[in-house]
Amino acid sequence: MTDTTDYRDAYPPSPQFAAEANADASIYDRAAADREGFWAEQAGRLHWHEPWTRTLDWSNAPVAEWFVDGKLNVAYNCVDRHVLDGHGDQVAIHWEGEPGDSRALTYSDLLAEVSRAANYFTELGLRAGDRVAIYMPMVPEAIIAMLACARLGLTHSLVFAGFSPTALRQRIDDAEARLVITTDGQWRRGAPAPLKTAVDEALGTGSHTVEHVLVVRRTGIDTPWTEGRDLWWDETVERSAPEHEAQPFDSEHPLFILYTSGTTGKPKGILHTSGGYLTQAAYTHHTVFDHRPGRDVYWCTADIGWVTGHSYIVYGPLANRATQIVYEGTPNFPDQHRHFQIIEKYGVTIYYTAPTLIRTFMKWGREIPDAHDLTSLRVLGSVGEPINPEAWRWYREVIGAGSTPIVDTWWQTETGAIMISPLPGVTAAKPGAAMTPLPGISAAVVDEEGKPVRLGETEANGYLVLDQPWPSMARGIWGDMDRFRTTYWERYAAQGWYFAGDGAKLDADGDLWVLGRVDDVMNVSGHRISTAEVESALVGHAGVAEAAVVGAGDATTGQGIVAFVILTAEAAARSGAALVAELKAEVSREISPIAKPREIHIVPELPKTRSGKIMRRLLRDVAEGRELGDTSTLVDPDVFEAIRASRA
Ligand code: 6R9
Repeated sequence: MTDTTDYRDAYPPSPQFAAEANADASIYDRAAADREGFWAEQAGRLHWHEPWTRTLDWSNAPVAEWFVDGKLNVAYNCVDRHVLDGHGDQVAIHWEGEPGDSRALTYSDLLAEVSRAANYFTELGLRAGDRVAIYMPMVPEAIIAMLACARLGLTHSLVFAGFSPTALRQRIDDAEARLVITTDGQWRRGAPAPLKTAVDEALGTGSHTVEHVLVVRRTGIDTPWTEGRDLWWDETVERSAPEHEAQPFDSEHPLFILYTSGTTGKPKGILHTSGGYLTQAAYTHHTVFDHRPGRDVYWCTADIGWVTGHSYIVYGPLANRATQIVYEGTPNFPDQHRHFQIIEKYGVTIYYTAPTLIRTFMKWGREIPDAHDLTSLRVLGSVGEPINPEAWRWYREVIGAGSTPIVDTWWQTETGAIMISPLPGVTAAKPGAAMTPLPGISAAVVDEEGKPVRLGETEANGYLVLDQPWPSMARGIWGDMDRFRTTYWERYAAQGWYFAGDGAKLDADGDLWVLGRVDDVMNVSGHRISTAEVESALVGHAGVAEAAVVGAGDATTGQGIVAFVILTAEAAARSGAALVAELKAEVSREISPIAKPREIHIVPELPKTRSGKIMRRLLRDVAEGRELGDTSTLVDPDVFEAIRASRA
């Protein structure tokens, strides 16, 4: 891949796009002049059962309170009010099943389904504040279940349906979930694969907090059953009454927990609350995607198991009365035309995806998108990892007919919503740059001491920090507030800034480029996976004495996982190839197929510093085939001869 970065290369919106856009340049000045007033104005996008008395209370930093004393119902905002406003017949969700079936749900349909689920969850004895785990593929019931939880003040915890039973159990236990919602199975490339069995396996041993498992019939495959515990959705929820009155909850009422990888093996349960989160999700969806209800057909290709699905499939778009596509399957089933067929079929106007998929499309070749009418597209978005300039240009040229604005949106599970991004009707976007903090958001690029890096020195890379609170910021790590403080707020405690864990730089124009993680978190196809998690799965295998894992550059997935393992004496006698296959399978099973190492190298020794730290930086050099960096702090530099030999 030949990537050229020209810091002057910029793409302004067309005059016509700019003239009609939701936001013009004055929004930056307005927000800067009165940040809190600006957010108060944005909160006006929502229906409040009771108004707030203060916009922000930061006296208990780093735990913010936004829209203090305000009361609202998140589901009412995403569903009921659109029906009451006379838009009940508007399609909320055009759902495309993987095998080719489809369903359209209007806002009235959604209201009836969410109400049924809310009535049944109440019948099960669930009360505001209880936790519900949702382990489901991309079916409408997953969204219905999330909204029903929100309606009742239940806190949902989505677990990506690709996660293993072990990972699911860990998350159920940590959140002490009373209910698990799942499907009998999920469609995978034309064949049904079981899913509910993973819940059975997760709950199989030891005591747990789960009282019921609610199962949506999706594939019709044989499903083992535990009488008294397991319930079919179609025999319960679907038979419940379709009317339910939404009660208001406090602005700071917990809305969801979402687990994300950190630098240690234990995932962090990131906690989000209601009023501030929904305000920023709605504002960013409106402003960054230039979304207008009634005009746009919106499609975010993320899975609801990740934060992008929470904020930009469920809460932001539905709060803004979007008509959107939800697709169940993979982009290459039944063939590589699938996404483009869907864009053509529904006249999609806004398409939001990840760089890894754009690079995959590039690999498949432009003949595929060229075979379709994609002229309905007017805004393209990118999220999950830095987008390389070549992929950016291809995206605009081939998918966007050389004319659509591209919004490269930087944010995190912890930030809840988009933080840094071009505005499509304002910014002259540069390929590969996230550009500018959104109106209302304040960010800085600083060095170790917190001094701002100087403009334009490409060498002067620094750390990305957020130096002012924002409405959708995480309110904590579930059950571990100390970890919340140490992970994000300790590094710049003196200044009171949030440390994002990403490197960044400012170019000569002051535009911001995100460079990727500076900690031991890998980014594989936009999924966050910690080196420690994979290492602990590897050493969990009886044959492995020690393991070190690094993320190495990968042309398609951004990073690929490369593991170096030292075997136990007994295992060393076995065939290397069979063992490597076994170890890959072990990681898949323990965590998820997304965490499966691309390469595993059996080595006699790992490079360590005198204080015993594994030097991942050097392993990354090896994994990427580079000359070794500074090895002077290594105990035994000869180790590398052996490690290199393992790759030959
Ligand atoms: C929304 C999401 C967060 C991490 C983040 C950063 C990377 C996301 C990016 C980006 C460069 C972008 N990241 N968007 N890096 N440019 N536009 O992805 O949340 O799964 O928590 O990941 O992803 O490294 O710190 P999450």
